[in-house]
Amino acid sequence: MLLRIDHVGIACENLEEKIAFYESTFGVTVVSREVNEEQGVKEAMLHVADGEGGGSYIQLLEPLHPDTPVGKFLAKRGEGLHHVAYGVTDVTQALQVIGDTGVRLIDKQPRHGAMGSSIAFLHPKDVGGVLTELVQSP
Ligand code: MC0
Repeated sequence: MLLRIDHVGIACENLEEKIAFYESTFGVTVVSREVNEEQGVKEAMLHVADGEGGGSYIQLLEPLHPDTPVGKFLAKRGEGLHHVAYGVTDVTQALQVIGDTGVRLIDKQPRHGAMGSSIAFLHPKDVGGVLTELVQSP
């Protein structure tokens, strides 16, 4: 069902500073920047490699407001790994299959994600403490 690791989402206080750090430390470059009002984030995708069905990325996330998922995460835990996102062929079908196992779906229907993707989150409490995202590339 899973094609690859699409991206790791990293919560940060200052997006520009963190982009500069990743670019200078790892030699990766930004390929997309977006504000996603629905998710409450300003984000950048930095390309790492290409894999089956699409690339893999580091996603840097700065909250638009404190009262957002990433804002609350920063207040509680500070900067760091926020979620892991797996590439799937069909996110609707993957939600059906995973939901049937009893894992709680944060999103019952796909939503808009970075770079035109369709995304859905699974509850971290049912995935061993890891906020998990499914990503279908456009
Ligand atoms: C919260 N928890 C986490 C977590 N966020 N555990 C692991 N990783 C995370 N990122 C834990 C808390 O520590 C807490 O555990 C419990 O979940 C409830 O958290 P809360 O602080 O009370 O917050 P809730 O319940 O209001 O919301 C948590 C939930 C939410 C995961 C449901 O953040 C959510 O809906 N996330 C999905 C959307 C999202 O994260 N969007 C931003 C990225 P304890 O043990 O203390 O009770 S958007 C994105 O990434 C897009 C742009 C893209 O990829 O393209």
